[in-house]
Amino acid sequence: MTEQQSSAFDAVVIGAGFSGLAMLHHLREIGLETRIVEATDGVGGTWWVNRYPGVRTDSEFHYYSFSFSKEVREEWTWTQRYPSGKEVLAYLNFVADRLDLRKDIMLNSRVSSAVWDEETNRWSVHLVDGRTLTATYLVSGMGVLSQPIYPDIPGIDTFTGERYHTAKWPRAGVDLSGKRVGLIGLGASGIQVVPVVAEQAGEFYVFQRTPNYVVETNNDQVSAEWMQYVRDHYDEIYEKAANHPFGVAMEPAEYSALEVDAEKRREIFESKWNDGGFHFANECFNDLASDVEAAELASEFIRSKIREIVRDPDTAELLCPKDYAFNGKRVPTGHGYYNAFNRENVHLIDVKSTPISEVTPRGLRVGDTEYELDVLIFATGFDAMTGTLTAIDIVGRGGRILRDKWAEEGLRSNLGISVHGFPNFFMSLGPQTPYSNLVVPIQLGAQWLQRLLVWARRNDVERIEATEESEKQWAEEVHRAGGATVMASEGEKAGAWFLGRNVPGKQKEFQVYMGGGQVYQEFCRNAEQDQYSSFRAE
Ligand code: N01
Repeated sequence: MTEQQSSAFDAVVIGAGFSGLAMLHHLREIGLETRIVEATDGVGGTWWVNRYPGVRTDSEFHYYSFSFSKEVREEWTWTQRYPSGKEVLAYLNFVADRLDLRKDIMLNSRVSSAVWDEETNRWSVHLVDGRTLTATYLVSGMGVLSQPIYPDIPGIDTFTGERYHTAKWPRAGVDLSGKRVGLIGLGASGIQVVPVVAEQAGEFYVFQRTPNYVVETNNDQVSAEWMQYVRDHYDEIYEKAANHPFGVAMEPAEYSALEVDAEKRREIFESKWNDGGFHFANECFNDLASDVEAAELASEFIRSKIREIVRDPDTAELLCPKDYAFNGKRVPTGHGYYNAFNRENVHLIDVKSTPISEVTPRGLRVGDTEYELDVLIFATGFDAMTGTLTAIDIVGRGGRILRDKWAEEGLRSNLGISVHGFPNFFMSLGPQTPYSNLVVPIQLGAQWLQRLLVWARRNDVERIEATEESEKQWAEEVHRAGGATVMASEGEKAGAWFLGRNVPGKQKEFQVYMGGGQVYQEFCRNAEQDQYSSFRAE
């Protein structure tokens, strides 16, 4: 397309990550001429840009993959139980090739705005380089954790060494050998960075504001037999994940942590700790995410593990979260995280009691100490769920911008898919969709939208959007479900990005649906069976 040309499509999908690829495939299946516009120069979304040391999935391979393509299932071979970022990126590129998606993906095509035209019932999608596409349907697959943020620390731009954000890691990699490296941020990203950078850096300074409950994984190689087993049981595995609150192929636990005696509880915690990762969070007891008292029992177990693993008692105490319970934030998984603090070149600095006061040209100042650094890494997270959607102008009926609607009304959507005032605009993993292993809602969401659009065309529907009433009801359900979690009980201390607490000025409300993926799917099925009556179709 040259600069002056405009191209007309049935659907434009923004983003070529898991969401965009699934959407393109499913929209093509029903004969829609579809284009993905992707801001970067590659396919893979999150996995294309997040190349920081240690990046890998927190979900196991067998449920962190699409089930809809027989070819992909049969032909792709995973090598690690928790695949590295590089491996997931290779998988997504394999999907793009095997399903012949690439010819409909426009790389280096960053959207600046999308404007609904009430006369033509079409979206005009404007790219930053001046090109414009038009489409009947506009679908966001821009990702939920894709708008990186930096902390508001004085002097942040004065640092003269190398400065990186985990979500914008240079493709060529960074040579950290022998260097003095500082890390700010210990969420899921920073926690993956720690053990790998600890091995590479000369001296490694980890600036910790809030400790996390890190559940260690026991990563394995995937044997040929294991891979074959997964291929033979894919539907079953996917079904299990789709019926699990957090989209993982695990049996939900049946008992409360408060129902068993201390000895039995320890035995169960120990056994699931050995299984590792999300097995601990999901398979021990059924109330670790909903009951603070139960969660506190898991918290104490993890603290005991930290004290066992970390040799220096002061460092161990500093690593033990004490202000909020397990599940008060998104549970991160570790690959030798706590052990890294036993290395002599790793220094844990408490910046809760004495916050970082400034970034200087030479490093970081904390109280009276200036830490001199060659490299400063920010693992400081994202404007989650809404950040990508509010960073561009999505202009609906009457010229209203989505960003303004949410700023004025609070988060509003029907099922996190459609927004009143924004006809024919759909979101994969919009705000208010479930928090879970995201591949599950991405795939089911693409299939749900496929069926909705078949129905719309069959019924000569030209415009479809959420009703105001449905938005109100969904907001109430999101609020209700969020309110029943440990995050809500732990108030200001917990939640982090789930509640928008990590972004100054952002409205503090649940950004995700916490009622469980399987419950959410039931709502989606009901909307469908109800002939989409919670949508305005005309
Ligand atoms: O970001 P975060 P993330 N001084 O927002 C700290 C997904 N993910 O990129 O807690 C000092 O969780 C902040 O401290 P505090 C996953 O869903 C998935 O790590 O606010 N520290 C916190 O420690 C995850 O939840 C995977 O006190 C400052 C950190 O920065 C989500 O992405 C891998 C500070 C931000 O943590 C986001 O994770 C990675 C300051 N001034 C991520 N400002 C996989 O599944 C901020 N912080 C593979």
